[in-house]
Amino acid sequence: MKAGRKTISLIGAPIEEGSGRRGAAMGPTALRIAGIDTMLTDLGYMVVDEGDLRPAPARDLANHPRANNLQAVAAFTRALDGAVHEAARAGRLPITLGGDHALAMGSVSGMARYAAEVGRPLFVLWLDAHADFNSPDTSPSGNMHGMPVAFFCGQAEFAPILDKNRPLVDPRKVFQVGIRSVDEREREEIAEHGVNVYDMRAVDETGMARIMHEILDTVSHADGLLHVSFDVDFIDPEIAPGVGTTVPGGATFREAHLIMEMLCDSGLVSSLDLVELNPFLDDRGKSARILVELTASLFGRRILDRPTRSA
Ligand code: 6HN
Ligand code: MN
Ligand code: MN
Ligand code: MN
Repeated sequence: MKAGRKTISLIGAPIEEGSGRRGAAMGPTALRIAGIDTMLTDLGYMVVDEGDLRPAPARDLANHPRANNLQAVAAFTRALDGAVHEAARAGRLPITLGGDHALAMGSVSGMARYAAEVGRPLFVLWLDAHADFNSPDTSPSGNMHGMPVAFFCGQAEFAPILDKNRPLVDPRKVFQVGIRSVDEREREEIAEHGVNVYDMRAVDETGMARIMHEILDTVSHADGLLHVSFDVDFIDPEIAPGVGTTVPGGATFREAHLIMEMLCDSGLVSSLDLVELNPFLDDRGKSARILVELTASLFGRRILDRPTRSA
């Protein structure tokens, strides 16, 4: 997107109940301490920090034996669905500061509603070591941060968390990059529903630039909106250790950086999640700072002016 007077909403979502361990609730604070707001201001954006959501648990829902902390996760889902939708409708670009990845149940649902209202298809770029396409039936852990993609694609309707008739994301409009840890049943689900998966082998064989060209061409030809969901564990844990679900063999800093630069050049990004940062596990703020660095590239910081060449 072009730097200018575009307004960005920062929405803090200190949720950790989806992850099965403590620490991710400190993520929004760590991202602010690492300077996310001043960085965006310096790039020329108007920044509205909406503070942190603190929703009360959704006590109207019964606990579920295979969906851990359902009431807390549902509360954040509802709150974010509202906050992200509202920000987009007001012409602001929402950045959700996580918080574990269960928050994407809400942020993506909010963007799906907005996309339906403006009559454009919503695409999702899912940067993650994991496919996050489990449901309570398939999940080996019961942790809801492994379920958001199935949820916003309508494949995990096990409780009335959001309206069943809400706009869903077409799984064939979900592009997953960096995947290297998929559960057995999840593997069948993503294939059955046609999720586009570029696993780490595809990244090694094809290269990040070509993969991103393919994805961005698809979104651009469909005049789509693009939601980017960035899980810290997408990056190799040697570079970004501040996350609870590290998987070796992740993206390098250069690969992640190239993605951000190409996203910036495309002008297609409508919304962003920064998720799974666990400051309790981080090494002197290293992972928080990397997330801020990468976000800076996504919003227009560049080494030299050099637009992306076409494929
Ligand atoms: N994340 N597939 C595993 C599970 O428990 O469902 C791990 C999920 C990780 C989720 O990293 O956002
Ligand atoms: Mn994830
Ligand atoms: Mn992950
Ligand atoms: Mn299915």
